[in-house]
This record gives sequence, C-alpha cells and structure tokens, in this order.
Amino acid sequence: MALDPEVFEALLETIRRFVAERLRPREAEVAESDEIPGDLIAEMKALGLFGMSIPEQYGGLGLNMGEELRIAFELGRTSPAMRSTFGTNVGIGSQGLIMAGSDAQKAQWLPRIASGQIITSFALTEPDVGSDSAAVKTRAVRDGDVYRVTGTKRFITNADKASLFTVMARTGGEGAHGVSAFLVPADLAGVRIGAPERKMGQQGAHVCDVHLDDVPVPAANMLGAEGDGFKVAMRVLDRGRLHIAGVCVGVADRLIADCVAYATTRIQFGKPIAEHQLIQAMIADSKTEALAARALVLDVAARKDAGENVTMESAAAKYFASEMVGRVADRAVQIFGGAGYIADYGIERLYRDVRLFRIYEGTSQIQQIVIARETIRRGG
Ligand code: COS
Repeated sequence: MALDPEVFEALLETIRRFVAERLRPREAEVAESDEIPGDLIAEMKALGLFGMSIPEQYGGLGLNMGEELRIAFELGRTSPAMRSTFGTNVGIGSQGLIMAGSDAQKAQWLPRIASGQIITSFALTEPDVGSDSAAVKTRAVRDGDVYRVTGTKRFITNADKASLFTVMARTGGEGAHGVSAFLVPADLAGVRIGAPERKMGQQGAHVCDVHLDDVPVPAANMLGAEGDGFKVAMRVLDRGRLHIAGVCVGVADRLIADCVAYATTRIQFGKPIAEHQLIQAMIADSKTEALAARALVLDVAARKDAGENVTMESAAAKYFASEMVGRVADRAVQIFGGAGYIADYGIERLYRDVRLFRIYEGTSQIQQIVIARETIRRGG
C-alpha cells in the first residue's frame, strides 16, 4: 500500500539530506575501517530504514515497490556498503518470511527486523553451489520436533551481524523440489560464522561463511511447506534484483554528478574539460543510459505493485542497470583521468564497488538466462 504522497515526499527529502550530509562525508572512513560507524547505524534505525519494506502492522514503513525504489535511488548516491547495513533486513533477509511465513513467524520476528534490533541474512550460496542454486547440498534431516541442519553457506552478506538466517537446505531428493527454507536463529547450537572475507570493494559490508553443524532447527521454523524453499528463494531474488537495479541507478546518478562537478572545474587546453566534445560524449552516454535504467526500474516497480509477475522484468532491470553502472563508472574514471585512479577522489572506490552489482543476486549471465527463458515461455 502506498504512503500518503506528502508523507512520502517528506521521507524522501529526509533521506536525501541524510545521504548527502551524514553518509557521504563518512565514505572514506567506512572504506578504511571496513565498518559502518555505530552512530550512523543508530540514525539509520531512527529513520526507519531497516523496516522500510516491512508491513506497517509489524512496525515497518510498509513502502510499496515504487516507493522503495525511489528511496534506493537516493541511497545509491553514497557508498553501496552503507545501504548493505540494512539491505538484508529490507530485502533478501526478510522477504522470505514476509512472502511465505506464517502469522506466528511474522509476529515473532518482523517487529525486531523492522526496528533494526536484529539483523537478518539470506543463506543460499554454498562453496559448490553458486549460480546453480537448485543444487543446494546443505542437508536438513527431520528428528522429532527439529530438523538437523548441516552444511556450509558461503559469501553470506551481514552474516557476522545477523541474529536470524533464512537458510535453504535439502530435505528431499535432488533438484529444486528437494529444497526447503528455514528460519535459523544464529544462537542455535552448531552455528558458526567465519571471518569476514577480504573483498575488491564495498568495504564496510561484510560477507562470511556460515557453518552449520547438526543445528537443531525447530520444525516450526520452516518457511512454507517442505519442498517450497527453492521457489521462496527465487521469489525473494525476483524482488531483490529489482531493488539492486534501483541502487545501480542511484550510483550512476552520483557518478554523473561527480563527473560534471569535476569536468566543469578542471581546465585543459584553456577551458573546462566539460566544453570538450569528447568529454561531453561520455557524459551524454552515461546520462542517457542512467535515464533509461531509471525508467525501466520504475516501470517494473509499477507492474509489481499492480500484482503482475515480474520475474523476467526484474532480471532485465538488474541486468541492464548493473551493466550500465559499470560503464558509467568506467567513463567516470576516464573523465577524471589520472585523478580517477587516485584513491583520494573516491572514483576508483566506486568503480570497484559497482563491480559486485553484476555478480550478486544472480550474475548478468543468470539474468540473461531468466530473461530468455521467460520471454520464450511467454511467446515473445
Ligand atoms: N519464482 C517462482 N518460482 C520459480 C522462479 C521464480 N522466479 N524461478 C523458478 N521457479 C520455479 C520453477 O517454476 C520450477 O518449478 P516447477 O518445477 O514446479 O515448475 C522450479 O522453481 C525450478 O525452476 P527451474 O527449473 O527454472 O530451475 P533451474 O535449476 O533451471 O534454475 C535459475 C533457475 C538458474 C534461474 C536459478 O537457479 C537462479 O536464479 N540462479 C542464480 C541464483 C542467484 O541469484 N544466486 C545469487 C546468490 S543469492 S544473494
């Protein structure tokens, strides 16, 4: 359900200011420390960012997809790691529960997820299970009132901060229909979190292994029915991919603004480089692509809010927007020239940060497969 438009515009303006005045000045500090400062996390909680997609009845802001995406555009204007702080609570960490959870499960967990009191995480990927996510090897074996869950999950965002994981584990035979989804509290016996990985970019956002060793997960913690886990994961990703596409648009807008600021003040050959046509061509290409991605994202969000199936459209939005922001970041380094390669200007950092968008929540190649399959299935 949409918010009152005036209330929403006020929220958007507050977040715009929060990003510009509070988050942007702290980007270098976050990158160097590989942590989001506690005072910023407290402000994110106070703004309701952890619960923006969670229904109001559970203490969230209850934004619809169109609204969430317009906020994602604003959040994209700072280091992507800032958004990751609450990104799992808004998206992949909470949506399985919202889509497939029982009323009791929702009442138990969602209010604390919405407030940011607990962090959530989505555990699908494994050491041997990346793009082929129906091949999940983690096993869940029924034992009275519990399932005993054993396996290793890999590259799990926010795992070191999470109190609750949505874990996809195999309860049946091979393939997608043998997978079930479980809510796994991090404090159950047998849950062990690995050290944060060292990464190319997005410092401040942590990914870790999650080791599950005979973890006794209450049978009541299953999301949906046995065998539904793969479909739950795919529906969560349909939505998550659209959100990521929105963030890509925001980062592209930020990079274009940085390019314009630099190109209008940097003098070469006796005039600002923004007056040189080869620089203008790069600005024009970046702006055109960012506008196209924005329009696509908003169109898909409107379709989703209208109740349409947007599996294909979300994949297309994520594919286009993540590839687009990669090109925009590459041009930004080029426009900044030597300065684009120097850490102090922050452009090379964003260049590294955006590389992940083409990989996580499904690689570009997986998006191509989803787009092609679904287009063929729909007959064109
Ligand atoms: N929504 C609902 N159901 C879906 C679905 C979706 N988006 N996608 C697939 N399904 C269903 C199918 O309809 C099928 O069900 P039926 O057998 O009842 O018809 C079942 O799930 C299996 O689907 P499919 O045969 O398409 O599975 P594949 O093994 O071929 O895998 C891809 C499909 C490759 C698209 C999937 O594994 C994928 O998205 N991989 C990438 C995972 C990813 O993004 N990982 C990132 C890390 S998580 S942050």
